Amino acid sequence: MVVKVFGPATAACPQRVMVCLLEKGVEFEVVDVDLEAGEQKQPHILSRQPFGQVPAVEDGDFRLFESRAIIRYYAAKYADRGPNLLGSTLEEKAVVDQWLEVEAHNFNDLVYTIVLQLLVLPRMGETSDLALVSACKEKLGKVLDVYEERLSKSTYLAGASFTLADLSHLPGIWFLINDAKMGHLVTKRKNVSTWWEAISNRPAWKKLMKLAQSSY
Ligand SMILES: N[C@@H](CCC(=O)N[C@@H](CS)C(=O)NCC(=O)O)C(=O)O
Repeated sequence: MVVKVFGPATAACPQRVMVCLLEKGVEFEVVDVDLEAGEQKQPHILSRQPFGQVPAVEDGDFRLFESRAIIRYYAAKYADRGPNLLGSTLEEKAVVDQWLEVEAHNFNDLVYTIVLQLLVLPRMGETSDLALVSACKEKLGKVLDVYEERLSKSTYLAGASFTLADLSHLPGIWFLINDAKMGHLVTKRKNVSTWWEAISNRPAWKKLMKLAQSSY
């Protein structure tokens, strides 16, 4: 049974799920949802994601929403194939969870606001709040200073190997560099920069970027 991922391959949250499936070598089908037309608020998506957002997945009879819950599910379901994205011991798993929480609450909220203000609102004909963008950028710099320190002691966020903690950052950092043109936030931090080079050059992410580009 091919996994169905609802959401365009160009949107950050569905990308989190797709790159996880690619890392694990799980076949999936993208069910495009037209976000600009508001299709995510239509009943066929609301029945899968009650908050009217993407992604949602359908895997046979099983349905799930929330990108980080989905990647945890697939990393565990396919623990026996591809890279170990969850850690092995209880402590390793807890550290992966810790950095996943940091990604969701300290990092992503700021990136989401920046992307919304700089990309989404102008596309809808609305004005960006540049003071808010600037405040978020400053806060994001402080978050990345913490990453810089962490990555001076550890190759990846949760330890010596690539895990969901790193994977979950791929879409947000990509948007920051390529769409918000804030690549300097990464490049001026040596360890963050080395880490970004390593994680963004993984074949799964490169494959997803090709898929995303072909769907524009
Ligand atoms: N916490 C949710 C957030 C989902 C989310 O914000 N999705 C965005 C795309 S990245 C979306 O659907 N935006 C359209 C909308 O909110 O109407 C998750 O991680 O799955």
